[in-house]
Amino acid sequence: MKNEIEKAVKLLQQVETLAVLTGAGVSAESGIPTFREDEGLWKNFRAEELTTPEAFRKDPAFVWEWYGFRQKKVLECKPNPAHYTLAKMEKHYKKFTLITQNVDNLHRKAGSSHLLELHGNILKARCTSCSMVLDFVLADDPLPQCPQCVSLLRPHIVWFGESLDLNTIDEAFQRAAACDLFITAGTSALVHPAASLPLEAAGHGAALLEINPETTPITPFMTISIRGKAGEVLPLIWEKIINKK
Ligand code: BV8
Ligand code: ZN
Repeated sequence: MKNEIEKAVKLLQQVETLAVLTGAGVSAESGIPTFREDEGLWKNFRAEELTTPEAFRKDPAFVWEWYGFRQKKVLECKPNPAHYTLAKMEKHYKKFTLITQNVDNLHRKAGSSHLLELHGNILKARCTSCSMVLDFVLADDPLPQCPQCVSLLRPHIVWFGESLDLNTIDEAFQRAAACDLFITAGTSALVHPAASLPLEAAGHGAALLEINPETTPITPFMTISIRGKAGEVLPLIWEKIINKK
């Protein structure tokens, strides 16, 4: 891994335009289970079964209860060194875009400001009838209502089978196409269209760097792939970059 870290540092010293895609693995060291880990109370429900519009239509109170359980977890958890390092990198590079699949708000909490939340944000909710979007709705009331039209609110999250916000995904693809280096950290690269972003970057000549304890379907396309934890590898690389300058 040492050799890969050195190569990554060299690469990061040469580039000016960076795009980063993060997944649930970046929040694992903050104590937020990734999608494939056993979540105790919810272990007999697969996330894929609960994160669909059908599940919400069938039993909105049950889906809200699951999101309420996750919101509590998110509100207790703190960003880890991976989140903080990405927030520092944003200030250091001329052009830096952070694209996340995570809905846990930890990048914002760590100070990242120009953030593309591809799958929404677990603390936000939107109306199922009018255009109302609320920045902070806690699911303690199992069926929260819209303050404007009294209809049922839903989590402001992109569920499987739902389209992502078109402006957000368009910008993500543009940033991927324009960057010199695309970093993926903590993602299994299974969920689309997010998983296509690194290949979009490579298709436009970008170098690719992956940080994950395991290999993924996009590992073979990587310029450098580091088998390690984001909360350890990112600060280590960053330390070397700022000390070398
Ligand atoms: C859409 C919100 C079209 C919910 C989420 C077949 C092929 C290709 C695509 C599809 C297909 N069949 C269906 C599709 C489409 C589908 C899809 O991609 N399915 C997959 C499963 C095959 N995609 C969609 O439905 C998307 N919409 O395509 O719409 C459309 C267009 C127009 C009109 C209508 C429709 C919507 C996808 C969004 C789904 N919502 N989240 C919620 O969170 O409550 S996705 C959900 O999965 C989360 O966002 C999460 O981020 C993501 C899982 O991915 P990861 O983040 O990668 O997390 P995971 O647990 O998988 O992996 C963690 C990784 O971290 C692991 O690799 C692990 O090794 C690593 N790790 C662990 N610890 C660490 C670490 N890494 C670093 N450091 C550590 N310490
Ligand atoms: Zn409404």
